[in-house]
Amino acid sequence: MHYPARAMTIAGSASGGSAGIQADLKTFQELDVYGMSVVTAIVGRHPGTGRNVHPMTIESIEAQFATAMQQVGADALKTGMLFSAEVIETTAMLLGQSDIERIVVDPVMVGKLDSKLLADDAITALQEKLIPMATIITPNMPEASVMLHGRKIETVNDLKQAAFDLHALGSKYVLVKGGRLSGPAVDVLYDGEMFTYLKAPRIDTVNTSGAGCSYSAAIAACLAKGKSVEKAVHLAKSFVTTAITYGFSYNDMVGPTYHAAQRKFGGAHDIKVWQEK
Ligand code: PXL
Repeated sequence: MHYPARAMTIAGSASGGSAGIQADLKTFQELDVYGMSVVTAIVGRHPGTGRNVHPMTIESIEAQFATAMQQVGADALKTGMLFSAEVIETTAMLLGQSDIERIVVDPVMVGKLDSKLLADDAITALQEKLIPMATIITPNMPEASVMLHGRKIETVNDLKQAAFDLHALGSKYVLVKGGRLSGPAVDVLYDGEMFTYLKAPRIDTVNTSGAGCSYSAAIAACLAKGKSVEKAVHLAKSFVTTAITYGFSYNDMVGPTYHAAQRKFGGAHDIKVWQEK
């Protein structure tokens, strides 16, 4: 018998299917990992009221986590959109009571279309309660900037300094993603000692919705399979770069990455990796 490794996501549902829980489960499946989910909120804009975030109750979050853990258990877990301080505190409590050791915290704050995915008082809870439990955190440049009190992050050297400073929040690894750099997409991984740089070409596309979700989900999937953090990040960067390369849209709106791309077409680009003390 073959039992696939198990990964869980605690995140928001993105009804359009490009991001959040939907992107996470597609990514888990593509990487042959058994996926489970805890939905924290449903993201979808009501055409009449305009409301975009519809939170789930704390009771339902606890129920989803308990059910998945009882029925299956998890080799790794990622968090995505947690939205409120209360949900973050609940998540930290649930993880603290569990035996899950490989934890990816994607500090989701704003969506691509500037939709607000994290309440203001939640940032403190994220930093104090959840990040110290993380194996790795995966902020993009705006998220790193918010956690560093609005510091400007514009260059690869700024990413490196941000990774160094964010490591003090207590996660084992920090990955600051350079998706918004001008020039190649260089990400910086820091473990408290070594800086690892991962460089992919910049893909000329606007269809990157859910790229960050898919990247952190791919890291969780690779950690679930027992890969080292460095290897997991490398494999995940390759997966998401290929998914972005084949991104598409069904209309004139920003569209999804193509989760099946690596399986169907193979890796589209080599990721250049180098290290520095
Ligand atoms: O891509 C960030 C993100 C994360 N999670 C959910 C989202 C989005 C962006 O829209 O909807 C649920």
